[in-house]
Amino acid sequence: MICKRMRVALSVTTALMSVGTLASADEMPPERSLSGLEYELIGRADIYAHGTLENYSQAPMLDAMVESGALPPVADRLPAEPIIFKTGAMVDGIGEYGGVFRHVIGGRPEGWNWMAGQHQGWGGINMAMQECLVRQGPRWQVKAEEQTGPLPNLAQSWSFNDDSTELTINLMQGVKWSDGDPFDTEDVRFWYDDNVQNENVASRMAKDSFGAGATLEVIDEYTFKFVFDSPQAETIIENLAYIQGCPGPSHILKEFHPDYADGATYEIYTNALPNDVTPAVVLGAWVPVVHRPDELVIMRRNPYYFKVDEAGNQLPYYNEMHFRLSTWGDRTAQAVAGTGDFSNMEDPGNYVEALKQSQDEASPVRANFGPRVNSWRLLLNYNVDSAENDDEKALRGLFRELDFRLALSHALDRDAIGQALARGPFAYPYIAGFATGSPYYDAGSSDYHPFDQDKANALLDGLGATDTDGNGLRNLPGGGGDIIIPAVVSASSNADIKQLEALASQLEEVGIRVQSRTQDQTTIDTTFTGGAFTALFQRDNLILPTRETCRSWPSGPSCPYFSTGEDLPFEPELEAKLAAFQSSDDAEEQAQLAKDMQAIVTQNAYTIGTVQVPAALLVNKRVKNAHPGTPVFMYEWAEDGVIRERLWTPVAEQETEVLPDTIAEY
Ligand code: BQZ
Repeated sequence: MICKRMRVALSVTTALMSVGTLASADEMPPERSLSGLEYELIGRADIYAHGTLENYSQAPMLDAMVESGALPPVADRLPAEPIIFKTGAMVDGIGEYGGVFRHVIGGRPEGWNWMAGQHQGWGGINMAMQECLVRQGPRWQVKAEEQTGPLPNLAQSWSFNDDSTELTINLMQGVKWSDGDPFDTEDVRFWYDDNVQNENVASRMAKDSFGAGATLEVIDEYTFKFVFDSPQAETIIENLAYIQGCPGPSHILKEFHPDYADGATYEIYTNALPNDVTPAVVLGAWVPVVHRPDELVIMRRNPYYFKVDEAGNQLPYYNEMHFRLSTWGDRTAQAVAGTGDFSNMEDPGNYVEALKQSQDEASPVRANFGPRVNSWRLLLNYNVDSAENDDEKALRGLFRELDFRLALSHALDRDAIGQALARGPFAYPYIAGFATGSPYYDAGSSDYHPFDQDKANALLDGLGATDTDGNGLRNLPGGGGDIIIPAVVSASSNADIKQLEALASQLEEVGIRVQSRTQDQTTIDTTFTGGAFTALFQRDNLILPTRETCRSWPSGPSCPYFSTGEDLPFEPELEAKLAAFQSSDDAEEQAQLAKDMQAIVTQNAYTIGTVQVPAALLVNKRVKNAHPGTPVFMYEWAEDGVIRERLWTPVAEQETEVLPDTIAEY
């Protein structure tokens, strides 16, 4: 039995040996795409590039602050080579300053210390504050021949050494935090050494999960390198995009970190930047300056933001950004009503009504569906060692049995689950692995588990999991207790709750009880990443094998969150395939590796999928430069892909700012 801690990674050669097509697999049913997105593909540098312009200008509201000396001139606030957004890729061209962009979200800011894993409420607020070393969202529009890896961002350029075991990264020179403090390699080192590689910190990139034993060496103020113990490729750099590779303000955080501050604890560090203390220090386009709990977060432009348009206008165009703290369903309702500017329409329960309303010429939004990128799955915790009692140990031991997982999968009538979610053509079966909207999805490599109660019962009988006490529930093999699976589910998602109810009623028919345990999202985020659950039902967006890998893949000794104990038989091979994928920049090789990974996870029912659906991006028509082809999710969520820093609204249509002519005061 290979234990994760002693795992000897299979060689890349072994990993590259194809798993081959599925011998006895059932084929996936035919899929009807609802995607109506149309867009032209362009070059990477057609979107933006680092460079220098003759002159720069700023939002007029900042002029008085510069004149009074409260702010340095804009040219001194910008880096040597700002990121310049190209007008040719801006469907409505150079923007006008001012106004408010109005988000509505269902999450709540946990705190501002994202380096310790805290989120700021999701729905775009995280990405409004955080800037990361590289960027993925805008890649949806990059033409295939230039899909060579992530887009540059704070990392302006990079190169590998001859044997690809060293990656040297050059930071943008002269970027400043929103309080004017310089951003440099000390922030990057602190991010990697004192957060990612410190297992006491719940960073979004798990310890040792980045590229084969990577260590970081600072070369100078703006240059550093990763040193790997085996060759890597451009793909590994994708891990340095949102949500993993986003350094925090080391000049603020060190005084709370146990390695720098006497008496500090990791709990103190995690909660160093509480959500009721504003303004936070950020690199993002907007700074949180007001947080009214359960009501509203107001953000104001960051005067040090390091991006401009081709006319030299410092971005963003909007002076103010709101995050109304509501529900995810209300986000779509308000977008359709015109009181909110943005929604990823992703709850199929409101698709028909929202579509009907958005077809009206007078509607403030237009709904265009993209590919299927939202999928749902039941995660079973395979770690027997961390179980709290013998019954839980026995239950998790049963989860580790392939026939048990296959029985659960065959017991699901996924068509009925899809229709329970939303009547219509939206849902499609999801078994495990990549969503069909992923460029790496391959139907032929997906082992389908059709609805078959007889097969499910036979598999369960074969395991000796029979109803020994005649109460209608199967018992754990060997005369154990009833098989009752407590499953955590988000209290804030109707789609999650509805599906788990349908799944539970279908598993009850084969003698397995699933008990729903609703939790708020913040608790779930901790429960999930800490592996403190028996089972957990959640939505996922498995599009790339380089994004939040610990949610789904054995990408390191403590990943995935649902399998941190002894390996399941197929996990070493799966991890080797993932490592080979991440260290490859050969598209054909990666496509084959992705097929092998898809075959492994579906044949083994690594997760118990239910359905997957398309989503539609809704952006208010008064918002300019929102490209109509932007997908809700592809390389990243639409909040990144739509490039909010270049969005604008004509002065005559701008919403009134709540805090006009102000910026964060530190
Ligand atoms: C999009 C996204 C932007 C997280 C979150 C939320 C968390 C999960 C997931 C989505 C929300 C919106 O998704 O549903 O449309 O705006 O924020 O970050 O579901 O609970 O933990 O992975 O991204």
